[in-house]
Amino acid sequence: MTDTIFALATAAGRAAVAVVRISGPATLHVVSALAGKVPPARLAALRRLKHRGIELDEALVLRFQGPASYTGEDAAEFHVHGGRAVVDALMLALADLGLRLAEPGEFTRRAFENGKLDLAQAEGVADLIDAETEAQRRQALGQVGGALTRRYDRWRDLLVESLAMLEAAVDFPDEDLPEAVAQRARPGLVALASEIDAALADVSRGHRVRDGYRIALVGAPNAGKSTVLNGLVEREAAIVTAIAGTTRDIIEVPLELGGYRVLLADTAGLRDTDDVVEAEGVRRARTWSSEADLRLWIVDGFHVEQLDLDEGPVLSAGDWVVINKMDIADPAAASLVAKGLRNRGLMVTTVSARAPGELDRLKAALVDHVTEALSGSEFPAATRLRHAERLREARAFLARALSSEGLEVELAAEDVRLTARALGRITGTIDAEDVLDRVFSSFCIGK
Ligand SMILES: Nc1nc2c(ncn2[C@@H]2O[C@H](COP(=O)(O)OP(=O)(O)O)[C@@H](O)[C@H]2O)c(=O)[nH]1
Ligand SMILES: [Mg+2]
Repeated sequence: MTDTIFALATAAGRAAVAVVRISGPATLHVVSALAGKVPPARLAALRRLKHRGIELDEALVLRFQGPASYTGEDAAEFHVHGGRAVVDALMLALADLGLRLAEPGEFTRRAFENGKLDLAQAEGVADLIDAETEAQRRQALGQVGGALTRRYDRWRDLLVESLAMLEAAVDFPDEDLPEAVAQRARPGLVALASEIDAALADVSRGHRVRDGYRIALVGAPNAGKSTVLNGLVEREAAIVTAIAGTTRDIIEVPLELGGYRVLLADTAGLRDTDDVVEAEGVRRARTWSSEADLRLWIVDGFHVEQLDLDEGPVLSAGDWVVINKMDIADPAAASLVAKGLRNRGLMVTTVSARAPGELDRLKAALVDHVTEALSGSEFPAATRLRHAERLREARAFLARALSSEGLEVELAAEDVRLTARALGRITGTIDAEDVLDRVFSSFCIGK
């Protein structure tokens, strides 16, 4: 028989109200033991909670009758005064009544196991709890509502249809030509392959909304990277001095741009150095920036004529160059360099990072850029690395199915089955215990 579990559902510490929730078969018994008369399901009732003759608190008691509850089991919530002693007394009483403290994510895991949520929706719940920006909130809520699930369900339906056609060809090999029957599965599979390709092309979008869009500030020492960072985040996050080589480790600062979470990294100036600490900083700077979504190459405008475009950091098309120190730079020289850089497909902005308000233009341009990169008309097909990996795996099986289909019908059918299985892992229809453990253990206790 399943345990009945309990946990504090609200944050620990002094608060106006604290919510302790319980779930499992002993719910009714426990509610009546503590609160006396059991309130009707889904109606809050004010009750004096008592245990072993001692009053614990006056609380709102809310009870749910399984399966119409979050977990799908009988469940209840006690809304008590949010003092530590009150919460402790109630939790001790629950333990004394034979209940067990829930593991992290155990309520949601039960909801999953009772079919109230699929795995992607459960992950959405965790993301909603962690959401700090508007875009994270929107995405997580969409995922809880099944926006990701619906796409995978549709894909699985397509696969099941194709599989039926392939199996017909296997089962009735005498009917006309099995190859001809199998060929009927082809258009559906081809269409699905191109949908998955489109999803894979923007596979990092959902992930970036969730974990943050990464922008690296790179460039020579003293160009003004730390000044730009501080200006953008509007506080002194990085040390600024006139001494080249001041920033050695990566300073990663989260900020919100246009409702999106962004990670801005100030890095050690790229130069050859004998200082081992600085050299390690330069190595980390290169790694971080090569994995970033956007690189801002900060250039010292005062020395702009010395700039060797081929000596710059490794940039990709779409990266930006910020020519800084325009207050002391020669505008003609700067615009000549800007022209050369634009011809290489780079975006160029000129600023004076030290002048108050000058970075607003750069910030506004970054907001537009991030919004453009992360907003999309469709809900992303992947919001975690886990999803992207399974999606790639599914695509590989599908490619194999398409190459053998018509020649080896049975092999094609097996590959279609494997494709469906890989997709099923995303929503948890095919559940591997280790995946579930990993997903739910990242939850907080009480959810
Ligand atoms: N004149 C002028 N000096 C600047 C500007 N931005 C930064 N600096 C100065 O350039 C020096 C190096 O700046 P810092 O941000 O530490 O450069 P980093 O090594 O690239 O991080 C400091 O003395 C800054 O005050 C600017 O727009 N104009
Ligand atoms: Mg610096």
